[in-house]
Amino acid sequence: MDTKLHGQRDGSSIRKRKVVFYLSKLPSDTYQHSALGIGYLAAYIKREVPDIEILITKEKEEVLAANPDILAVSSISITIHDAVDLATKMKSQSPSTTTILGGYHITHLPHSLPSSFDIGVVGEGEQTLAELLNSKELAEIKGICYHQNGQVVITEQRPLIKDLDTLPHPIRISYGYVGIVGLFTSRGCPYSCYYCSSSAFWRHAFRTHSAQYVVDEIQAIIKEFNPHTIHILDDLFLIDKKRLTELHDLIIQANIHKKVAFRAFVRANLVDEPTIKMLKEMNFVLVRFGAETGSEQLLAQLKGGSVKVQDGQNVIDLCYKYHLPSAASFMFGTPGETKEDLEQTYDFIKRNRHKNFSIDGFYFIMPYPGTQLWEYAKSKGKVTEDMDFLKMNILIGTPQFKWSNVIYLNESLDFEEFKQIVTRFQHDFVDNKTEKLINLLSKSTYLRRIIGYGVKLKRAIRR
Ligand code: B12
Ligand code: SF4
Repeated sequence: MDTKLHGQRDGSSIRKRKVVFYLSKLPSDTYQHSALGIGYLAAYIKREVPDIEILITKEKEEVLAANPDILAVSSISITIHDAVDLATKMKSQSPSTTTILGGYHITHLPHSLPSSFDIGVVGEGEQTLAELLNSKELAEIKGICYHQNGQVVITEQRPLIKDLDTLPHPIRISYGYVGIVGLFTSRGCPYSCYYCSSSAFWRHAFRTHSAQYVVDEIQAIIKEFNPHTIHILDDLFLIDKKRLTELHDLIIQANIHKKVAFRAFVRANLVDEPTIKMLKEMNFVLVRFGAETGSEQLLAQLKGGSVKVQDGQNVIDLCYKYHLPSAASFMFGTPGETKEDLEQTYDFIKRNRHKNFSIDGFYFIMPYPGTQLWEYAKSKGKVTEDMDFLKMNILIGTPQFKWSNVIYLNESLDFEEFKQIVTRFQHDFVDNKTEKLINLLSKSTYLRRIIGYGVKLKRAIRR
């Protein structure tokens, strides 16, 4: 492998190596604001690796124009085509640039390392990337895959970072910044939902930053971006109630709740009244969760029996009681799903519509690599490692949506009938004008406040 990893492009003078980070995207991607994975990597190597120059960009033209020594690309499964496209262009322009691929896709399918990439990073990337840049022999580096004699070699698994507080705050890229900033307070999740590739990615381990670290990072975010909302993106934010209480107390003490609002994803079985009360006091303005279905039996299949439909109901009711908007996503097409299951989901949504509750998205269950569902779909011949992963980019109601791309895995319900039912959900709960307004209102605290003031003003004028 002709590589610029060790900075010997001209063989003599020591000069800074240029590392360019790129988050691969979909053809019509609007989801570019977060990119925290890259932000963590960039911050870490900035601290740990001498003589490097870092560029983070979402534009391929900028990557190519920069002509980097090292191209570091992050990709999930549905964006792998874009990652390969860039690496191919990079290699044809500059064969000596070292191309490195990281993220969910390569972690779950390391044997599939595309030929345009020299190295794949499997799993958590900070220490691995630093070792790669600090000139170790590839065979000695844990947690990578690379090409050798026409084969893909996979090295020993790298242990997870023990103390997350040793990580620097990620470099936050402001592109697409819309007043909401993402934040991680933990990594991983011990559960094993049928469709989820995240808990397996983090090896079912759960690690947290300390409450003090989180508060320091929040203060830094406010100073740098002054956002109206911080979105906590953790898989399992609520599991450690002791830490949540500490975080709550620190946020109130520092008056942070008066400066910024929060939203987070929760797991319904971990929510109780004291928790919602604390979230309200911390100025949470939206609680999001994956309700997935209104059918008990299907939910047990999806979440391994650890969540009940009543848990989701409980989240909605408690949030309603504390004037806290809630939103949930739902999932269609699970193997075994019947018409009756879908009816139960429909009823669940209908009976909660007046409770300041909105739809976060209707999704088709997708067999992403790394999930139990992927194994099932593979056994049915519906997916392969070299398939067109763009087909997994399916979000109902978007312009790119095509029924022909749906990977339908459910033998219990005819596809045509399924289509009709799902279309009814979309029509009744999303496309409908009143529903659109309800959805918008329950998601926007500001809109609700403005309307609230409007109503008060009208009443005052009348009096
Ligand atoms: C925030 C988030 C989003 C945000 C922002 C996404 C973005 N592109 O930044 C939003 C809401 C927009 C989103 C949308 C989607 N998401 Co999303 N998302 C997440 C979430 C919760 C966090 C991602 C993150 O920042 N992680 C934290 C950082 C630290 O981890 P990381 O990015 O993986 O990076 C680390 C390692 O992977 C590695 N690494 C990563 N890249 C690289 C590159 C190099 C060179 C190296 C060395 C290392 C390396 O090192 C990093 C540091 O340790 C994850 C679940 C999770 N907890 O990770 C799902 C997840 C990534 N999303 C997923 C999916 C499916 C989607 C959607 C397709 C959903 C949909 N149907 O619309 C879309 C696709 C959007 C897109 N175009 O990318 C799946 C991916 C599954 C898969 N196997 O591919 C995940 C895993 C959720 C899940 N439970 O399965 N998502
Ligand atoms: S879906 Fe959420 S709760 Fe389930 S395994 Fe994945 S991260 Fe954990």
